[in-house]
Amino acid sequence: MGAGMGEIHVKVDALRREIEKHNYFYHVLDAPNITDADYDRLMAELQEWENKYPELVTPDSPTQRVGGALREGFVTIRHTVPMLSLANAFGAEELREFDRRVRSALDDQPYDYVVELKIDGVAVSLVYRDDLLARGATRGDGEYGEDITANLKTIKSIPLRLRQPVSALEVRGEIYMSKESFLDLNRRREEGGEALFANPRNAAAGSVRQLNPAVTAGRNLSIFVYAAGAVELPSGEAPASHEEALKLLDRLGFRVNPHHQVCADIDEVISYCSLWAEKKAELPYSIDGLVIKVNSLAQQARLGATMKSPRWAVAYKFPTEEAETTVRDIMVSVGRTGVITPTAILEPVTVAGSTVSRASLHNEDIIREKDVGIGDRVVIHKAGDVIPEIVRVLKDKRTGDEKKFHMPRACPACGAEAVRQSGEAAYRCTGAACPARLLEGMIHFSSRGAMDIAGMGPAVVTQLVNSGLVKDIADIYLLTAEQLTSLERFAAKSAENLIRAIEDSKNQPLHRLIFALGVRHVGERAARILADYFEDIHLLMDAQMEELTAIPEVGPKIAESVTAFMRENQNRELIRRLIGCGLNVSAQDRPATGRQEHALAGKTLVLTGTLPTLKREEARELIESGGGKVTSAVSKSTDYLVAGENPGGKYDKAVKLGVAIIDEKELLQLVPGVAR
Ligand code: 3BA
Repeated sequence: MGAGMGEIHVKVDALRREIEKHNYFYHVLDAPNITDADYDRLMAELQEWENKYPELVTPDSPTQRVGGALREGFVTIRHTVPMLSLANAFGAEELREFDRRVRSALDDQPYDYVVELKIDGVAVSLVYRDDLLARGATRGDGEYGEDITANLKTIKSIPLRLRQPVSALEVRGEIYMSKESFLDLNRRREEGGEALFANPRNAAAGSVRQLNPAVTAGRNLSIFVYAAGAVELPSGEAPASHEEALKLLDRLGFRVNPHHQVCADIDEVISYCSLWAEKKAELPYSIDGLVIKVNSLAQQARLGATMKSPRWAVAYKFPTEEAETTVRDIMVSVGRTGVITPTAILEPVTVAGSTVSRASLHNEDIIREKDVGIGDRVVIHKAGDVIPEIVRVLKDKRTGDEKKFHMPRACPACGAEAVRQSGEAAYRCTGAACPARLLEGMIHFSSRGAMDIAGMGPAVVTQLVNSGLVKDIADIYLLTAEQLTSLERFAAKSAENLIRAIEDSKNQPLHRLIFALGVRHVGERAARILADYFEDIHLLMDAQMEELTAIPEVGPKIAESVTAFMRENQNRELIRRLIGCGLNVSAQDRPATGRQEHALAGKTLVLTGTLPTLKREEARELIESGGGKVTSAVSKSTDYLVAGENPGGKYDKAVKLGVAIIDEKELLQLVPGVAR
C-alpha cells in the first residue's frame, strides 16, 4: 500500500534469494532447512508479488522454474565445444593399457588421476552468461544437440544464477532419476495403463525431452555436474586440475558427486573401481561404471583428443551382472485395471547387490519370444540396476522335464473369463465383480460421468473397500448411515448426504449405468448409443455379435467387449443385483440430458498431442457427450484447441488464429465427465 516501487523491488529480490537459498540447501546440499509448508508459503508470496507487478519478474526467479508454454519441437543448437564421447575399458587389463598410453604420451612426466562415478543418465550442457543460466542442451550427436532450457530450468538442483559472478561458463553434467523416483513413476504409469520405462536412464531421457516443461517438472530429476569449460572469474583465477574444477563448480552452486578420489597410480584406480563394483547397489541412483580422468588440465591439453574421445579419460564399465537360476513357476496376477501379468518365480539368486526371486514376464508374446518354460535354466540381470529381467533361456540345459506355460483363460482373482483382444498384448479380466478390480471399478462407477454419486470419490471408495463394507458394486446400495458413521472421519451429516446421493443415483439414465459398468471400450458415447438402441438393460444383456455390429458406430471391438462382458456369470449376477436394488434400467420416457451435458453445445474442438489421462477416442467421446463436435483441422471457427504433450502444427496455427487453447484439466472442467 504505502510501499514505493523501490521498496517492493528490494523486498521481492530478498524473497527470491531466500527461496533460491532453500532450493540450494534442499536440492544441492541435501540438507533442507525449512519445512515444505513454509517453503510453499514463500513461493506463494513471491508469485503474488510477481502477478501484481509482472515487470519485476526476472529470468532467475524461482517462479520461472515451473515451465512455460508448450513447444512444437526442439531447436537444434551447435555446441561451442563438441561433447566428445568416452572410450571404454572393460576390466583391469584394459585400464592398464589406458595408463600405458597416457604414460608414454606424457613422456614419463609425473601425473595423477581423478576417478569419479559414471552416472547412468543423460549428458547435458549448461551455458551461463553474466551469472545466469542462458541455455541448456542435450548432448545429441556431440556436435549438435537440442535446446531444452525450459525443461532443465524445472530441475531444482540446477542453479538459475551462479553463486559467484562469472561472465561466461559452460558446464556439463548428467541428468538422472533416482531408483526410487523411477519405481514411483513406473508405478503411477502402470496404474494409468501407460507404457513403462525400462530403466532410470530411459525415464530421465524421456523426461528431459518433453515438449511440455510441466511434465518434466513432475518427474523428480536431478543433476551431477562433472566438467567446466573455460571459466572467466573476475579474480582471474582458473582451476589447474580437474579436482580444482570440481571444487570450483561446487562453490558456484552446482551439485558435484561427492564420491570421487584422486589416485596416484593405476593400481589405486583399479582398487577404487573394484570398491564401487562392490558397493554400487547401495547408491540411490544407478551408475554404469566409473570415469578415470588425468587430473592436470595442462596434461589433458597435451594428451588432446581423437575425433571421437579425449585421450586423457576413459570409462571403466562394470561387467554386466548376470546370474543363472531356475524358473520354479510362472504365476499370474491381476492389477487394479484388470490386466493379467505373468511373473517368473525364480530360485533366489544374488544379482547387483540384492536377492532376486521373481522377474516380470510382461505378457504372453514376451514369454513366447523368449521361449521361457517352467523348470528352465535362465540368465537374469537387472535393467538399469533395478528391474530384474530374464535375459535368455539356456536351452542346452533343458532336460525335457520343463513345462510349457500357457496364459490362463480365467482371471486368477475371480475366475471370470480372461480375454485378449486383437491388437493388444495383455489379457484382461472381464469380471466387474472381481476383487482385484473392485476399487478401480467402484471409483469409476460413482464418478461424475457415470452414476455421479456426490461424496463418493476415490478416498471414500477406498475406505469402503478396505473396511469390508462393500464387496461388490451393488453393496453400496445396501449401505446404511450407521455403517458409514462407524468409519473414520465420517460425520453423521456427511453419512446422511452420501446415503441420499446413493439413493438418487438409482434414477440415473440408462446410458450412465451402462457406462458405469466399466465394460472395456464402452465409453460415454458408446454407452449412449447402446442405451438408445436397446432401451433396456435386459436386451443388452442378451445381445449377440451380429446385432451389435449392425448398430451404426458400433464396431467389432465394442461388440466383442460387450458380449464377453455379458457372457460372464458374475457380471450378469451383478446387473441382476443392481436391478434388485431398484436401479433404473430402461431408457423410456427419460429426458436423458441435464445442463452439464450440453456444456459444449454447438462448439467445435480440435485435439492435438497426447493428453495426460484421456485417450484420443475418450476425449472425443467426452466432447461429444457434452454436445460438442470434434474436427481435425484448426480454423477460425474452432472454439477450443485441446493440447496435450507433443502437440503438432495445430498448436501454432491456433496461436496464430487466436483460438483458445486448453489442456485436459480445463476440458474436464468444461464437461465434467469421466473422472479418472
Ligand atoms: N564424466 C560422463 N564425458 C564424464 C568430459 C568427458 C566426460 C562424459 C562423462 C568427455 C558421468 C560423455 C558425454 C560428454 C561431456 C561429453 C562423468 C560422466 N566426462 N562423470 C571426459 O557421470 N556419466 N560423458 N559429457 N562431454
